Amino acid sequence: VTHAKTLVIIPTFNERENIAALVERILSLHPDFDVLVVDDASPDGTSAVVSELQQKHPEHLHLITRTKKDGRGGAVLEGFRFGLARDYALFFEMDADFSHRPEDITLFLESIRSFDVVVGSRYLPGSRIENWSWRRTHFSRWANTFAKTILRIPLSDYTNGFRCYRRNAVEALDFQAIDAKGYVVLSEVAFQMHRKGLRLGEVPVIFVNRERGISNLTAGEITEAFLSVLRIRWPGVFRHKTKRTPQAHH
Ligand SMILES: Nc1nc2c(ncn2[C@@H]2O[C@H](COP(=O)(O)OP(=O)(O)OP(=O)(O)O)[C@@H](O)[C@H]2O)c(=O)[nH]1
Ligand SMILES: [Mg+2]
Repeated sequence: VTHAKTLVIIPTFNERENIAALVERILSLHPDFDVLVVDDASPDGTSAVVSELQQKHPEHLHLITRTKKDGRGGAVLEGFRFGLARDYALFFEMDADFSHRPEDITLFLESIRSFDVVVGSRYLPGSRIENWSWRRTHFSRWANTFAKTILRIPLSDYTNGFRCYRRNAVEALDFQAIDAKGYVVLSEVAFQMHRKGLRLGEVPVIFVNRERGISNLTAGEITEAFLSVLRIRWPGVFRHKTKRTPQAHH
């Protein structure tokens, strides 16, 4: 697997401070690695930084710029489509802010020999979360426990976006069935892959939060996270408002 053509998908929104250094780190890991940045037209000019860097790595650095901020999950799905149209054998997804340490990629490459999907977990012996507020830690734990109760996927971490997939796992995805756009896409992808009988593995990772003000989770976002999990499990019952069929007129 170490000599398999690998696509590392990085969703970005306002990551101009981080993206160049991260891309350089990843490309230096292995000659078979390509990076795809999926940027949602970041106002800080992340896309421009990436296009500039493409001149240095014309073969190995790819960029998709979407027209507006439309969620991390959908950005990664866009990356999957890009990779499936080309001959990549392995796919990674990871955050741009160095919360996911490039040096941990080696762990995934070891583990993916025996699995179809490998998830970087913050909740295994050997895992660690650095620099998270009490509120943030507890929300994450609660959200994970809730998702696990409903979805019953054999994983300890449903929402950490540091993962490695074999091509066959990405090919098995039903993209049409995913209407979520944010973090819950991670749960939905794991749920689908588990249902299809793919082998899910985990490796412990050290999650280092960026130094930036307190992340504000609004009540609306918390409700949405909760509903989205129910929607994955029972799509017909917890429908999206926008997806309702129009009422017939008499
Ligand atoms: N393309 C795209 N990327 C996004 C979007 N929202 C977040 N991201 C990226 O997804 C990754 C995770 O987002 P973060 O903002 O770090 O989310 P977080 O780790 O929960 O929160 P922080 O504590 O602020 O780090 C980062 O690489 C972001 O740049 C989005 O709407 N579109
Ligand atoms: Mg982050």
